[in-house]
Amino acid sequence: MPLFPGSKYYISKEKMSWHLAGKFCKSNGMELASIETEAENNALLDVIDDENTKEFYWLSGSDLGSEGTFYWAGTVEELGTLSPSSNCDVAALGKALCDQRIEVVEEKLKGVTTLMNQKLCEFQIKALRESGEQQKQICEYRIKEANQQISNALKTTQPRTYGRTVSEHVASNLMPLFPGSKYYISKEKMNWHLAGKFCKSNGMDLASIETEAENNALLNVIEKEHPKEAYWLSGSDLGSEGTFYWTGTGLDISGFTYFVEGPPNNHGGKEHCLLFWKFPSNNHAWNDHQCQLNFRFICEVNESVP
Ligand SMILES: [Ca+2]
Ligand SMILES: [Ca+2]
Ligand SMILES: [Ca+2]
Repeated sequence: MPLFPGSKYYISKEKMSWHLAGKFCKSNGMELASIETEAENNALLDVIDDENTKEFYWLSGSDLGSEGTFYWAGTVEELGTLSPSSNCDVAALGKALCDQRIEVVEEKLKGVTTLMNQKLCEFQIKALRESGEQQKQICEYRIKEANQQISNALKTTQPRTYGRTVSEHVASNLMPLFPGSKYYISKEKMNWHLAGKFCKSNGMDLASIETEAENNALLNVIEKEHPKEAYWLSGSDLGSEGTFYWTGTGLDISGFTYFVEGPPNNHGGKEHCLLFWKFPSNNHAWNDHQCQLNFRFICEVNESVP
């Protein structure tokens, strides 16, 4: 549904865990919704309140990467940083203060009149009322300006481009290792969630490895240049224990796999994220590990995306 300028939405009737809902969206070329403006929020509320007030709906917001710090996984913007609705609130607050101020001034003057010369008092009332009026006009002008900015912002809303600005550092380290994709092989270490956020903020996803050739292209680099490091990939079984899928594509891991040291073992019941792991007995192979641990990571972007 084209509910709001710049975006289209799919409002599900299906029910899934947050992870699998994200997978569903990804496999259909979308993301769980990220809500940046009050107008967008209202557009969605209109539909879900109309359609079924009893249901709950997942959004892309999450603090999985860093407890207490929510961001939109769909756009990797911190929650609230892009909200023009804060302008609305400022305008509303400004108006409320102005109105109140004028009332307070008038109220005070009423009390004063009994104590002072009537003429002088009337003069003062007039002066203060005028200055109050002026104040009110200034406030109203500011409110009008703020509203104009909001409506301009809504009119000029472009299709979403958040997260498509590749940082200079990443751009200058992109490797065309394999036809159809470019890769960023990090030196930074992060947990799996924040690594995914890092990739997304550069218009990429954690790498999804579909073929042996792609696997070899990546292995060649890490075996040669960083043989001791582990690297997060986009694979995960969060939301479907034991069934791994690529969160970068939303597709199940089928066909080629590289669990040459043994299948994912969900050690301690805590391992839900895939990485290139350096096994003592061998070179790197895929392994499931605890998503919250900090390792290097590999981002991938399809070459057709600028
Ligand atoms: Ca790939
Ligand atoms: Ca697992
Ligand atoms: Ca494991």
